[in-house]
Formats: sequence, C-alpha cells, structure tokens
Amino acid sequence: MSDATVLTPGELAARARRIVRDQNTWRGSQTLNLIASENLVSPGVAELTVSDFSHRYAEGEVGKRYYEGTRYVDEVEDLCEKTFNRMFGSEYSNVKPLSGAQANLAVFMGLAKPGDDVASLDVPNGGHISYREFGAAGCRGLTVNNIPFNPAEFTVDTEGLAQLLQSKKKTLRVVTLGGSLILFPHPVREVSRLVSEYFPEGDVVVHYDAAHVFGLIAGGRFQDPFSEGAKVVSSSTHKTFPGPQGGVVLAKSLDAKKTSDIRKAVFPGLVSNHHLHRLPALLYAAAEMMEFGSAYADQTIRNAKRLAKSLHDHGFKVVGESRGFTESHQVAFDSSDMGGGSRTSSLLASANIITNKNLLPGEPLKNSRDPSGIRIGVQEVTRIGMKEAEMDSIAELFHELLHLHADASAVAAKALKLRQEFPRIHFTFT
Ligand code: DSN
Repeated sequence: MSDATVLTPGELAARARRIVRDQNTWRGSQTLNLIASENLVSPGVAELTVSDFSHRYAEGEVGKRYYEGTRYVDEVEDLCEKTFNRMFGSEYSNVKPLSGAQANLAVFMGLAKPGDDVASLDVPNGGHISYREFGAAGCRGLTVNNIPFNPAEFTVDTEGLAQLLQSKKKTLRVVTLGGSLILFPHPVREVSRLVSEYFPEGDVVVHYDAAHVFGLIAGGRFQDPFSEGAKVVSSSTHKTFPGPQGGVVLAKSLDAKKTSDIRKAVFPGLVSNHHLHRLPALLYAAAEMMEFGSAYADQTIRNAKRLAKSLHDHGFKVVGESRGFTESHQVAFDSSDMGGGSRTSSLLASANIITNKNLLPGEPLKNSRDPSGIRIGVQEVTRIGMKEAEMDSIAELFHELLHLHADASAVAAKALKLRQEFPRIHFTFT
C-alpha cells in the first residue's frame, strides 16, 4: 500500500491506470453491489462526465459569471436548474453543491446562525452525520437537538417533537427530516403542521434530506416532501438518483430572503468553482429519470420488499417487520447473533457481496465502529436488470454464507456468476 516513496513517476502513472482497471473489473463487474448510497451511471452519463468542462471555471450564477468563456456552462446549468424544478415541483434549484453533505451545510448556513438550534434525527435513528454536532451542523456552530424517534415503529415521535418545539421557541431555525437509514416515509405533513402551529411567523423551516430516496421521489414512488410541507430539500445526486456524484438544494414556498441566503451560502460561501463536468452528466441522468424513473423506482421498491421477505424467511432478523420491512430501496437486518456488523459485512465482502455495517434504531451511537446492523440497498442491482427471482437468489447466498457457514470462496463464485448474468445497465437511453 505505502510504496509511494519509492515508485518512479512512470511507475506511479502506470499504477494509477492499473488501479482504475482493477476497480472497474472488481466493483464494476464482479461484485453484487448492495451499498444503499451508491449506484451505477449509464454509459451516457459516464461519457458526458469527461469533457472540456472538467478543467474550466465558472464562478457566479447563470448569466452573471466572473469569468468569460462560460456560454455552454450557462446553458447546461440553466437547463439543470429548470429540469430539477420541473421534476421535483420546486421553485428554486441550485446544482452547485459538490456533495449532499455540502448541500446540507449550505442549508444550515443559509437558515441559521451560530448559536441557533436545529433538530434532526440522531445517527442510529437514520440521521446523516452532516446534520449532527460532529458534522456540518456543528461546523456552523449550531446546537443540535434530537428529534424524538420511536424505534419500534421506525417513525418520528410527534408528541415528543411538539415538546421540543415548545422548549425551543426562541432559538430553533431548522427541523431536518429524511436520512441515511430510511426504510419508510417520514411524517413530513404532520411535522410541517406542528412547525406551522408553533412557529406561525414562518421562522422555522422544515428541511428534508432526500439523498437516499431522490430517485424514488423522481420516479413518483416515495413521499413528495414539497407537497407534504417541506420548504427545502437537499440531496446528493448519485444514490437512487443515478447521476454523477454531487449535491443539490431545492426550495419551494421559501421566502425570498431565506432563498437568497441559501444561494449565497453555496456561492460564494462554500463553492468557488462547482466542478462543471458534472452538469451535462447530471442533465442526462435527469432526462433518464424523466423517461424511465417510474419503472425503475417501482422495480427497486419491489425488489427491496422481496429481498427483505426472503431474508426474513431464511431467519434473518430483518428490521421493520411490523410495517412490512421497507417502502424504500433499503433493507436492514440485525447481525448481532452472527458476530455484529463489522464481522458480517467483511465476511459478505469476502464473498463478493458488498454491503455496509450500520447502526440500527435505538442503538447507542458509541457502537458506530461495530454496530449491530447490516444495511442493504437494491437500487444498483435493479439498474442491471435484477428482479424478484434474483432477490431470492441473493437472500439464499446470505443464508449459505452467514447461517450455513459455507466457504466464502464458494459463495463468491456464485455471487460472481449471478452478477455476470446481468452485464447491461437498464433504464437508460444508451
Ligand atoms: N453516509 C452515506 C450513506 O448513507 O451511505 C451518505 O453520505
């Protein structure tokens, strides 16, 4: 790993090429990729990611740049913004953030000042690190409050939230819903109603982090946070939404001052140049989702439900049973009885099955290095054309490896064979 000090420049250059070849072969064609925050980009998106845009600058807004030579950046950025507004029903869209976490930081910078309070789900209950005290919210100097959560029902405890709203009447600025472990829609409508009741002047904003479910929302198969009362939606653009890695902030019915504060938080606050090569690829991915998003989201959710049931039938402790296991692309199970999340995810990886260890609702945050859960996302295997029958095959591989203690290399060979039956990316123009 650490021979960088002795390699010649020629060897380093060759190494860079070799690493990419190996990554493409291994993760690109040999493993069953079940990380809930990843996806594959189509050949069209991949092709458009590499262009002259990747080495240009365009600080500023569409039509108001600080650089010359930006006519095509203006064209593509304007189309991206308008296309996102059209797809998600927003009135304002900003595609400059480079990641979902940066999009969240822009939301916090725009809507709250150091010392203010925000409320979000704790990480074990599905909250993302960026809206916690050790993430972007903490970097902004905000006081982070936990949204009370009922782990048995996987949902926000709205009575507890009402008490929190009452106790923070003077200092609360943002209530963030959505998250990284999101099996079921969040009660955006109820929370928005409560926020309007406690803050009738509109000084607290309901913000929804849609990163994980952005593609499912685009496909019309998950809750629509704007129609349920959220005023700001942030997201990454590369999870269930199969675009290039990046971030986006959308707003609807947000007052002009707050919208402008978010815009300024993005540029010139957090982003100087916004890595322009993403934009044509993002537009292309958005077009794919307009055309194929419903079918893709539909099959993704059907696959997640089937995998959850199949794992459950094999005796896995799949969470969310009382609510039908999942309504999203995710499935999670408790792996405590098989050595915990670290051991289980690493064993699965040795068998060509890539997942991640994850805290489960109700679990202490201090368990994060070796949490009890395994989180699975089926959006990528759905993109290569897998359906319910393959979900049963994947559950069978989990069972053989983790319950029957089959040899990892034997399971790896089966996983490879299954993967290689699906060489093509679906739900795309190319
Ligand atoms: N933490 C990532 C995940 O949910 O996998 C997203 O940033």
